[in-house]
Amino acid sequence: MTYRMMMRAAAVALALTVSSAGIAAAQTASHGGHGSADSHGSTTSIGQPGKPYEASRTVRISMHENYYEPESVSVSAGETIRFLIKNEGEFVHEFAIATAEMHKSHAPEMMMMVEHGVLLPDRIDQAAAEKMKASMGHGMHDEGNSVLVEPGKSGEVIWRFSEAQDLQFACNVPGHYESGMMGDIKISH
Ligand SMILES: [Cu+2]
Repeated sequence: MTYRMMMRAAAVALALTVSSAGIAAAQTASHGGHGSADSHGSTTSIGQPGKPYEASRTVRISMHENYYEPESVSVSAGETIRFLIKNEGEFVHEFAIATAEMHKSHAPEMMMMVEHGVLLPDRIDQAAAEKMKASMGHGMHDEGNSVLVEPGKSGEVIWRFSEAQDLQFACNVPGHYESGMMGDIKISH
């Protein structure tokens, strides 16, 4: 185990300990701001969901506590990539493609999933997810730029990148992004 991995493992333990305090803080912060949580902003500036036959290659990513392997991916503007994501960890992790700001604005939604018992540390409660969807009148994670993966399972995101810019792939499970679960996507012309 490298020093870096040990630091990350320590950060995971810390994140789990402080998560309830974090939820309370997020509730306060998001009060009256449900409208802003709903408007994710368009995903077209960062690209759009791609079709399997458009993908020029498959990039394999493995998830751990709390990091990805590899931690950086280079793509070309206009390229469609099929990301095949395997969760090798013991907790649920997310793979989401966005700008740093978009990841930040996605955090309250993930916190809400924890509050509604949808997102549990080691699994996703589908029944609770259906109930939450019904009460909110709309789905979650329906923009195609992210996937939540349970331990031992695999997920897929097929994404067509637009212009040259710096994006991130990140996990917005509460506490994970903060403890370093993110990687860089470099898009060049
Ligand atoms: Cu994670």
